[in-house]
Amino acid sequence: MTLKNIILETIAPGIGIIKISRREALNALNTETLHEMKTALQDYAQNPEIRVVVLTGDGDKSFIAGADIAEMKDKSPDDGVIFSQLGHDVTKLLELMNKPTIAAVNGYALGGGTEMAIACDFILASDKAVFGQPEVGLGIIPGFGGTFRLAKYVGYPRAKELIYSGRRIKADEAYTIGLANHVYPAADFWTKVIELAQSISQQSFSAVSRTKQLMNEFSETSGLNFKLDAEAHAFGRLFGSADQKEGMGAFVEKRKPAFQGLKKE
Ligand code: DAK
Repeated sequence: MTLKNIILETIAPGIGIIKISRREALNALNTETLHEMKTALQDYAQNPEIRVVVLTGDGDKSFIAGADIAEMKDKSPDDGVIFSQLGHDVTKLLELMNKPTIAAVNGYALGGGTEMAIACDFILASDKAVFGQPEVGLGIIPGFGGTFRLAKYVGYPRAKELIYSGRRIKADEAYTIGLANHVYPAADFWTKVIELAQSISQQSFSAVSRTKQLMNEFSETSGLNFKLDAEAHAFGRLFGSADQKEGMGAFVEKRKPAFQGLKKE
């Protein structure tokens, strides 16, 4: 597959980097990018040379600014379900693949960006990182696993506050609430990320891999498919709503949305 939206790098032995590269849209995820990520992750999972996978964003401004709103705006409810399921294929690979996955969050990680990060085993943040789940301000819900994975990191009350309010948080707050394991100055960020990734890659691969599998089983992946399916269908239904059309239309037209209050979906 020719890669147009992601860059694959192996700048250190054993470390496979996936860099989302759509700078013109702050690395927002469109369908094509998600397909490329899925293929790359499947390849890394099979590649015996790769022992640790790092997900990051191209440029110094954004990790992933969410799903691509311009592409999503006119989706039908059925298209919404299909899009969400593709995102789920990617987050499941990050979460369940037999190798550690690290999110190196170097800027905006909003919506689907935070959701990709929390599907990884852990998050390293540059001091420029900004996290948030702004979906409700677009008339939709988090659709790539955010309705349950964020709570795994920060607990339900904090996850609910962040999702209901759409409030963005900076790296220091992300660290304080347990979303990011470490925050590093942007100037040292890559050195620190690679240092940690390499220290993991030098351990026994089979022991690390087995530990990941067990820790996933002991934490919350039971019922994973049920949760993802419920989320995809709830998300898809919102694509029939006036609020979704208004929320995404307002973003594209660079204005504030006027939602409909208590009217039905
Ligand atoms: N999609 C498309 N384009 C985006 C984008 C996005 N998410 N984010 C930024 N861009 C584009 C902007 O439209 C702009 O394009 P031009 O106008 O230059 O053509 C360019 O990137 C630069 O953005 P700004 O001009 O806005 O840059 P600023 O520095 O002023 O602001 C920002 C940066 C990151 C604060 C701002 O761009 C922003 O608020 N972006 C949107 C962030 C956001 O709301 N993200 C969440 C998207 S919704 C599901 C599947 C997925 C999801 C949910 C459900 N299912 C199917 C179940 C996930 C949804 C989301 O992620």
